[in-house]
Amino acid sequence: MEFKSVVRDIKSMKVQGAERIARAAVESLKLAVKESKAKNVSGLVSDLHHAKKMLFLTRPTEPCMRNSVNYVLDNLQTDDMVELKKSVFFAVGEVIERFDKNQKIIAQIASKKIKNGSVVFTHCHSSTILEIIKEAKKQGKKFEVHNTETRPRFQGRITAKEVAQLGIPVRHFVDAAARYALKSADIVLIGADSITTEGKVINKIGSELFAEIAKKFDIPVYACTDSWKFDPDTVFGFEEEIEIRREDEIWKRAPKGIKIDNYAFEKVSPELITGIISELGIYKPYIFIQEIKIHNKWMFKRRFF
Ligand code: RI2
Repeated sequence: MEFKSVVRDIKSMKVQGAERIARAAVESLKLAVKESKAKNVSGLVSDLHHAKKMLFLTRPTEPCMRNSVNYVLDNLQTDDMVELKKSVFFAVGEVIERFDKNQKIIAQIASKKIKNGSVVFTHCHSSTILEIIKEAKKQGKKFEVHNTETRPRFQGRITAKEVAQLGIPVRHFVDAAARYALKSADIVLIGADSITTEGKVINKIGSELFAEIAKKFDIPVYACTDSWKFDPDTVFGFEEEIEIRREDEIWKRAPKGIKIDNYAFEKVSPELITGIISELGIYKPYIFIQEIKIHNKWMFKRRFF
């Protein structure tokens, strides 16, 4: 595998899901090291920063990838070439280990919210939500999953397939049928791509619409996520960019004169979120932000390409 093919796979969504993207991005830094022709420390550091720039341009609404890559590059030992290379490999290992550990912690906490006989509603495909569902099943609970297909890329099908493979009953709905899917649900579990300093959770398009319906039916909504989805740039007054993807993902060869808006994500207002479940625990969005400031201090640094 070459560095540039990882970049291509993230951009084309062959690699999908915020955390998988972050994992692929940090792993690709090892490829960047191997492929670099730099003869000295400053040359290799500059190659790594170029790699970072290429990764960051793949998908704008992915702070988890940015935080992970920044973590690796902030921990470089720049004394000599051997130490520098070793430090990249070591920090990448730390990031992957952290994700593995945190997904297990989140699954332990969030699975408690799934009761025997529960109907769990979810949208899109989140590796975190799948871990939670797996854990609840492991605990011997019997429950059902309702999920939406998630146009235009149909990541909901990945979720439905994975849940069915676990032997858990799953009912699959078109996005516009979410009201039906939610009416009989007991809990909404969604992932997150980003969390802003105002406590807004950015997740796949449709998420706020479904959270509004859930509120109407009095169903709790939990966003389940690693705390590294927090976007420190929003602290510095930067509006989180919502990725807008190609029009032809929605309608191939659409007639002339039609402008297609293909927003990949939307912001879910903190008032619609019962809690954010992360490795730090379960918190209301505003408190979650305070916890982030305590636990992830290193993130709060303005970095430029
Ligand atoms: P994990 C996905 O985005 C979904 O919006 C999902 O909720 C989120 O990533 C988080 O996924 P996309 O990459 O990190 O499909 O929990 O656009 O796996």
